[in-house]
Amino acid sequence: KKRIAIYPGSFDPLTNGHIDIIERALDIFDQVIVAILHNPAKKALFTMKERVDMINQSFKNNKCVQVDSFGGLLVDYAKMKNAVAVIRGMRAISDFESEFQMALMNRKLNKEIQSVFLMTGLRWIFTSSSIIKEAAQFGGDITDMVPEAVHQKMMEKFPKIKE
Ligand code: COD
Repeated sequence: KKRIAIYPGSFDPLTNGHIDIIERALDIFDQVIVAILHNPAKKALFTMKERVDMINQSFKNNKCVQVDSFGGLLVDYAKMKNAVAVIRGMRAISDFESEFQMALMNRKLNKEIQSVFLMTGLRWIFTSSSIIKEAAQFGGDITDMVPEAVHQKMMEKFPKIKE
């Protein structure tokens, strides 16, 4: 039986930190579904379609990675997809508290779905989508922090970025 994991998030946009986690998750699970939360309350830089396209382009040769969007409760979505686990990436210690809280709430809502925390590669412990957007907005070089498809799109949004 295929073991499916959900990797949920905003992915606004995908970074090399996220890719690091997806690759680690593929060592454990047969299939990883990258699930982008559809959240009308949160203003995103990239549209849902742009975010889906950038992730698809970054994993185009890998059939084990799927991209999807979801709304509502994460555990309901995970159940609908027959997933056994939710993957979360851990960076510097500041991630711990909110992740612990979220994992326990998810367990209360559905005890069949396990939360699996994977430690990011050392290079990415201080990488986040928001800090990358902030740097890019003022023309900072973010080349080695995001995949090529994301870099291209960032240059469209922020023409100040130097190549
Ligand atoms: N290295 C490794 N991991 C990283 C890095 C990095 N450099 N950067 C980010 N990550 C990880 C994050 O830790 C996270 O695990 C994942 O990547 C996605 O990150 P984000 O920031 O895009 O996503 P979040 O944290 O905004 O996602 C929140 C959810 C969508 C999971 C959450 O809001 C949710 O489940 N909502 C649905 C409603 C629900 O079910 N609520 C009840 C649960 S409490």
